[in-house]
Amino acid sequence: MPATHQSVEKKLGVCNLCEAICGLELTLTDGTVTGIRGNPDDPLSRGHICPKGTALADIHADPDRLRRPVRRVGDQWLEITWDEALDRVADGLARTITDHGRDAMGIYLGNPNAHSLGSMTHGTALVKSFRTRNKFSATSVDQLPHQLVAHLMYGHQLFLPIPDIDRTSYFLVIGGNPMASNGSLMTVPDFPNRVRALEARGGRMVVIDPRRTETAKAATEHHFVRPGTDAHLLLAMLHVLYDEGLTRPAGYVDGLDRVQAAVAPFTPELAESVTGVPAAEIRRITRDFAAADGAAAYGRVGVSMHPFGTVCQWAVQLLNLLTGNLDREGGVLVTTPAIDAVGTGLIGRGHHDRWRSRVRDLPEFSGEIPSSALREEIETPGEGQVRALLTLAGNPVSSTPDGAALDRALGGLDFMASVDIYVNETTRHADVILPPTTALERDHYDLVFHLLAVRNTARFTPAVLPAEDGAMHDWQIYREIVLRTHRRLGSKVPLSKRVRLSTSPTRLIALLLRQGGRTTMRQLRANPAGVDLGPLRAGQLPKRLPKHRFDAAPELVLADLDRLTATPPPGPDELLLIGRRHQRDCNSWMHNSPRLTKGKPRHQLLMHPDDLTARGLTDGALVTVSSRVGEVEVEVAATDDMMPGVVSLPHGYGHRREGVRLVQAIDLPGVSVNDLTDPELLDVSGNAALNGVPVQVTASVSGSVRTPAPAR
Ligand SMILES: Nc1nc2c(c(=O)[nH]1)N[C@H]1C(S)=C(S)[C@@H](COP(=O)(O)OP(=O)(O)OC[C@H]3O[C@@H](n4cnc5c(=O)[nH]c(N)nc54)[C@H](O)[C@@H]3O)O[C@H]1N2
Ligand SMILES: Nc1nc2c(c(=O)[nH]1)N[C@H]1C(S)=C(S)[C@@H](COP(=O)(O)OP(=O)(O)OC[C@H]3O[C@@H](n4cnc5c(=O)[nH]c(N)nc54)[C@H](O)[C@@H]3O)O[C@H]1N2
Ligand code: SF4
Ligand SMILES: [Mo]
Repeated sequence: MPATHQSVEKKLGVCNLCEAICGLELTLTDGTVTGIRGNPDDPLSRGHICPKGTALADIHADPDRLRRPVRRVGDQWLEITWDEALDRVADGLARTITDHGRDAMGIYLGNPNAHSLGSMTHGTALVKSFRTRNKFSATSVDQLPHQLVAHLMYGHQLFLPIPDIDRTSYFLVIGGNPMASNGSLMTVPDFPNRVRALEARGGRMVVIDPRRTETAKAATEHHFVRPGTDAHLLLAMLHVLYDEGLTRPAGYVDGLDRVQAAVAPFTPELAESVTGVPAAEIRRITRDFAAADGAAAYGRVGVSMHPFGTVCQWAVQLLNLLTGNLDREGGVLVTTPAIDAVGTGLIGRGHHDRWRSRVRDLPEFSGEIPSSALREEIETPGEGQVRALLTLAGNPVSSTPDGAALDRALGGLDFMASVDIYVNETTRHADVILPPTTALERDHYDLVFHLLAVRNTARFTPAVLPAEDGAMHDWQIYREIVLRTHRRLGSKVPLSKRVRLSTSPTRLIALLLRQGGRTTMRQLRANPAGVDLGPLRAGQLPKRLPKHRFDAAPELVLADLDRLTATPPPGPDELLLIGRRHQRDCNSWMHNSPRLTKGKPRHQLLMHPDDLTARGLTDGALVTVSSRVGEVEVEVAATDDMMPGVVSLPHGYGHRREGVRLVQAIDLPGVSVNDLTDPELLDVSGNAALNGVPVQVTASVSGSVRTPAPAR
């Protein structure tokens, strides 16, 4: 017998599952991925990888992943050709627009769009071409307050100063858990080692969080805060800066007198009564922060999916600004990436309140309406009612508040199409699903996350695996949807747009790199691990600001302080629900990988032992959690990592809905936290306040732990 000859090959890749954009080294045996590890030569991620990076291969191999377009016929899915599928989508959309007007077509864009080059280069063109006001995205269940504040203060929605974590000596983290999430609006691969280095050089990390998180445990200090009340804490810190003469803002800032007047009523004593953080501690933290040789304040989803997310994100900017830490080494810095999507206008500056949502009169931001309003826009009759929906890499049933109600609403649409790789909680309602190639099969350059990274680097990664025969990339699908639908509508797509839509993302990147002048496609191809463009640089302000000055006191934010003052703090007996992330979860969609779901269950409601005792409950019991909008049954786990009066559920669980085709995930215990979150609870930006939701927890009537239903 001749010896079997295996071909073993190494290729560099990139993980697109979170914002850390780790560089990978893949082993391919006979063309199949048999190993994934971090690439030690990557100048940004330096060999770091988390368990999800290894699971990237599982997505590609997953038998449940759609590889060809499917059409729903009753409760069956039929595979159809791309041509038929694209025609059906174009027919469905065009019919709705012709009969009911362009606002009758809704679009929802999910998180993975930001992680795909093709979506970034071709998605905006698709969305714009339909000119519907009914645009929704994951932005308004995530970082909308950051974008609104950046737009109002700095003149661009993505002008986001990034913590200079590698040189700071004081890192203040409010409502973020980068040990689990690997950072967000701060691309920081290898966070654990960067924190170790920070502490080794005598620096401090201070964490404000209602849960003693993995990050809190790695920190020098952690303080519990009542969910939803952080605005008081942050405003009190600004108050102390003025009160104790600790401010040293830059000269290009206007409106500081209005800031000082606005924060005057927010004393540490008031903050203590609302937040639970002692006034003396607030004063001490503020003094430490101001005295540090380079300090960076950072607030993430805990203070963004928040009833006062905009006030919080504004106050975080002000903390950095007033202490002289904006645009300073060791403070927060704006990046200078090889492709500056902000400075070049590739991503627009953003606009606010040019129009309002039809039903609830909520202001748009950059052309999007809050996702919390999607259900009512589908269900409320009248002109502009959403009758057809296109979802692009999104799962709003699991990701947006009162998902159960949205789930029902989707069933009533005239037509729905999804560009997605699974039949899941949302896409099960689609008439047609169009599955694009996945990460390993497409070229990648990160247009978004280099912009947000703690170090300036650039990297181009050619596809690791060839696309399967006849497969389509997302950008090609987007192009076809535009061209075919507009042909049916009789509206001409100008030649320049058609050319642009047919230009590959890789070609566009090469052009943009040349414009940027810092590196070239040729250089990136010669250095596939990535090119190091150096640490973040101070001295970017005010020259990079559109107006070379900025206003520190946007009217909209100051006006919201009145709402804050008028809002009674949560009562001492009120139980508040917050979210959480786990290193091995990926929003709502990686639970079909057994590699990630094995191990100790982590879906439980976390609760302080005293709160359990007060309700006569025991650790491990099945409990009923109810809110204004819904009710779920889930196991409770006692832990004093929770602040008393606060409970926590992870999002993205609860896959057991009829028709979901995820054989592994469907058996995973857990419920969707968004069956409890409330679309009426909004920040002034329109972002959902997914944290700090009032709930009741009682013994479950069924009283025992459910065993999962058998796989179907
Ligand atoms: N309660 C609560 N809710 C939350 C959060 C929370 O912390 N608490 N977090 C919020 C945040 S930060 C976010 S970003 C949102 C996310 O909200 P969404 O973006 O709506 O949801 P995801 O879970 O990211 O779903 C991604 C979808 O894209 C599909 N997909 C994966 N890869 C690809 C691909 O390459 N191409 C295409 N076309 N599709 C793909 C998946 O199958 C899935 O359907 O959820 C939000 N919801
Ligand atoms: N492993 C993993 N990594 C991910 C994701 C994932 O699903 N899994 N999702 C990715 C996405 S889309 C995003 S946007 C990022 C998010 O990145 P992070 O913002 O780091 O996300 P979380 O881990 O949810 O951290 C939010 C923290 O806020 C706390 N919190 C809740 N309410 C409040 C409050 O009222 N005040 C304060 N001060 N804190 C509060 C929570 O306890 C939690 O520790 O993570 C990304 N990375
Ligand atoms: S931290 Fe994990 S999920 Fe995030 S990019 Fe790196 S390997 Fe991927
Ligand atoms: Mo997110």
